[in-house]
Amino acid sequence: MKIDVVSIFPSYFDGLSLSLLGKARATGIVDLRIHDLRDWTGDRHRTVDDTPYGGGAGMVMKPEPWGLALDELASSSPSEAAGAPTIIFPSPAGEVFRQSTAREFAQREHLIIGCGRYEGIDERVFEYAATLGEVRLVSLGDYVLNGGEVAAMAMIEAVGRLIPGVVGNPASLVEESHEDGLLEYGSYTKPSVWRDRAVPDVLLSGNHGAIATWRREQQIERTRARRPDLLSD
Ligand code: JDK
Repeated sequence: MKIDVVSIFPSYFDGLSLSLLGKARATGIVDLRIHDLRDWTGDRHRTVDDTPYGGGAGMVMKPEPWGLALDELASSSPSEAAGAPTIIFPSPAGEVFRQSTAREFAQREHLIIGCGRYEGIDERVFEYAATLGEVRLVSLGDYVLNGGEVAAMAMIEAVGRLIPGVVGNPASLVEESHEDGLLEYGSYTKPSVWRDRAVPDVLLSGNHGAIATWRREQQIERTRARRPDLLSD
């Protein structure tokens, strides 16, 4: 998979060289390229923003550098066979990014992620991008960040660990893929007693049926307490 990221703060993405994704990049499973939007400006000050038509606070990202960046990156397909890219713009006004979204993006050969700043990007950029690929405006959640970079990094990690060969332990993905719509159960390791707190007896019992039942009950209880919205009935 090829992932092109466009940002005015490319160094935000330095941390992705660490973590799970570092190995996948080294082996070429994920070809992650970070680009500076200002490389597609033509003026002395490398300007990427301007005042909003209609008034209002702050600045808006100009369309021209985005148009040139998207033209170049959309035509840089990872392979002959690859179709049109999926062009993702993190946005507080987007669809919510979920595990199902990550799974969908993990199937694509070419992702382009456009990270806005200031008050966002000129709306015509999204319309133009739709002529080059499938455009997805995606929100990390219902809060406003200062730009798209943090959301992009979260999405790259979530997508990256679903690509075969990225996670060291395939069993952990099989278990996650059960997708039961509940919060996960709690995990414990040694020592069996720590600061007067014992690990639940059932986990030391060796009774795998009882362990599975206990874990499922815990999932339901935690979901009721923390995420009742996930329990529709
Ligand atoms: C991309 C810029 C900052 C966006 C408010 C401005 C007129 C009101 C600042 N899940 C999530 N949260 N936040 C983002 C995200 C924020 C971004 C960008 C993603 C690019 N910002 C920003 C919007 C406003 N808005 C225009 C209406 C203020 C993703």
